[in-house]
Amino acid sequence: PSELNSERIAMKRYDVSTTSEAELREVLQRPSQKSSEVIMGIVSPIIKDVRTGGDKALLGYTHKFEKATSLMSPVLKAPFPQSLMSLSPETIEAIDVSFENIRKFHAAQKEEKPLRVETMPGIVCSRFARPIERVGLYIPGGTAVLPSTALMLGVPAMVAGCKKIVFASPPRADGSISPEIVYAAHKTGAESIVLAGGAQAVAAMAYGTESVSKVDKILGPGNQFVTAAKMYVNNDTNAGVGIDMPAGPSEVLVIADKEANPAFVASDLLSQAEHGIDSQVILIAVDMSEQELVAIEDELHTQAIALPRVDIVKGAISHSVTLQVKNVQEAMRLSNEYAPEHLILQLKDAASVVDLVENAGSVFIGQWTPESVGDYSAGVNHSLPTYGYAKQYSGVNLGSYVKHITSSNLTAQGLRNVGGAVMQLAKVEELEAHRRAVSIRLKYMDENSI
Ligand code: HSO
Ligand code: ZN
Repeated sequence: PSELNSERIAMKRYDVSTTSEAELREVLQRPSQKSSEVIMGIVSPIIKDVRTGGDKALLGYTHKFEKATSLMSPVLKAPFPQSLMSLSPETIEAIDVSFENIRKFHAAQKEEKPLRVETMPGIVCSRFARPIERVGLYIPGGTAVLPSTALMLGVPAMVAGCKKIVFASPPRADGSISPEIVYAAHKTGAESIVLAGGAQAVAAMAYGTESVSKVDKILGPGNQFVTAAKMYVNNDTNAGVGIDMPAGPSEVLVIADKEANPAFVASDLLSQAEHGIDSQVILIAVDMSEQELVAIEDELHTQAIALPRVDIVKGAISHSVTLQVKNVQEAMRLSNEYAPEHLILQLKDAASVVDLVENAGSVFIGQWTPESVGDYSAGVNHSLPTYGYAKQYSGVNLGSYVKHITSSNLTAQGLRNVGGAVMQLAKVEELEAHRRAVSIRLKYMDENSI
């Protein structure tokens, strides 16, 4: 009876054939974010304060925002005491299994040998990778503890060979940090954990403090303050720090056909909806009857009300939609336009549809591949572009932790072969010293019969 009384948790439905393009665009809008100026106005004084005030300022913010007033030092240095990593055997096993799969998949992304191309006889161009020396990995606090994010960011850093791996995560009110995060940091060879969150943690890693190591790149998801702080330090040439990508609320787009199991579809939508009230979940239903749609909606409601995070789910579902389309092509056109962080294909011949994917962070293929496996343990990374950034950004991968350096190496013959083109372009650009760097050598070759 209580079930009957509770309001129905349902996504709005649109039939694409009777909805205008403009309206479709409107319903596929991401939940709006606070304006960046407002957020910047809040984070920039914090960043400046930590930059000049160092540890003391950092601790002050942690005392204030995290209520961790007993915390005396903002950094936990490796080796981390065993007592801070005490976990159940089941959790250790789960972290170890996931660690190994993530390690394998990211290790396979390593370029074994440099790329080498002879563009003309005597001209060899190469490209080789070197790890970014120092990386700062931000693990959000908030409504859920996310040790999986520690693995997703830490494992590729370890595989890439980054020399210094620094984690940052907001401590709990008693000043402690979750043992799962400490264990993940330990496994990935982190040198320290900064016990701070928000813009203050980002600032500490960007500029360094007495006890926080300065890093060269900051990666990891976070709320709007963390994202704004990352953009701020990235723009500050004094910081000299790179970032991974802009982050927004999490989202999933599920494309399902009449053969999809309604319970599976609903469970995938809900697993993303429970992340936050600003999460968005989209169902594209391909050629489904009213009855088939209702079956999914019933499942969604029934499963949702049984979830501990039902209130968060309700928030997310309130700005989530179902789109009805006639065929897979139409579904993929909408999906590519939306550019979802996660794309789940619960379709008859799901693997063949992957060819049509143009924009998505990560694709989950077929009914036995829930997003949760990728979130935790399959091996793929879960730090992915949100908010439509999948149109131009990749998710975190091994390449996020390396720079590529190119080289060229010419023989005398090589310089003879290309010298004319170089000298002519230098002439066009009126850069005489450039032209002469070639002509002087060509003359030398002639004089010395080279
Ligand atoms: N789905 C999240 C990642 C995550 N899920 C962490 C569970 N834990 C990324 O969008
Ligand atoms: Zn998730």
